Amino acid sequence: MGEVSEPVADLIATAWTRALRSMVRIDDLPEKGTPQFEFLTAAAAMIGRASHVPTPIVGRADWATPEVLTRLLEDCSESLERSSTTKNGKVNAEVSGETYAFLADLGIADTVAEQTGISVTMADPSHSTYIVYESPGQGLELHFDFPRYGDVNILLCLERIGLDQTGTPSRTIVVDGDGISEYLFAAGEYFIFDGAASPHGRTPLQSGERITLLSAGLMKTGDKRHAQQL
Ligand SMILES: O=C(O)CCC(=O)C(=O)O
Ligand SMILES: [Fe+2]
Repeated sequence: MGEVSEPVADLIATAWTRALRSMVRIDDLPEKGTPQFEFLTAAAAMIGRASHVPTPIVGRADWATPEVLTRLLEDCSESLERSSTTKNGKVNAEVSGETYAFLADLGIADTVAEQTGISVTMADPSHSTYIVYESPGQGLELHFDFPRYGDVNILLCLERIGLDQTGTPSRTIVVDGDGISEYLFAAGEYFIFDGAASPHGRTPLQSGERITLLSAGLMKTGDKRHAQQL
């Protein structure tokens, strides 16, 4: 795709998200061989051509120590007390400016660059959020993230409670041209992907589960949109 302006890129992401959601529900993902599956994987293949991370990467970085996770969880609970928004079945809370600077110092951009081979930079706190799933049934329908959030996204799992519960634990879902993949990550693990170029979502939380994630969008170095931050 050629360069499109930011508002139009948002409109395209929104339109594709609506199309996905009109065809498929996250709690009833289609089986191979159905028209819905074909639609989903064809759409994923089309948009995925522009992906910076064709296959998501799960890993664990040295900087994700128990102390770091605790510090981030504390910032998350303070932020939840100040204000939070419940949108599309999940709770979002802001990352504080101080914590965002702390995150940048940890070397997250270096990890993302090493793993993807793409040179990236952190932007500002508006390109990050805590995501909390705490009530049974909370999840996230398939969607595309807005491209302006980041060229490459990282989710860091801060807390995962209730994995030993019976039933199917909530999972991150990512679709590509070949099919639907499910990811289950534990506290301290990261997940690197391109949320603007891959349909993704989360299957509903089971009772007894609680998941807290930190999400950050990173920009390709040299990207015109963020030249002032380089
Ligand atoms: O919960 C997840 O695993 C994905 C979250 C997500 O895609 C988002 O917040 O945009
Ligand atoms: Fe997303």
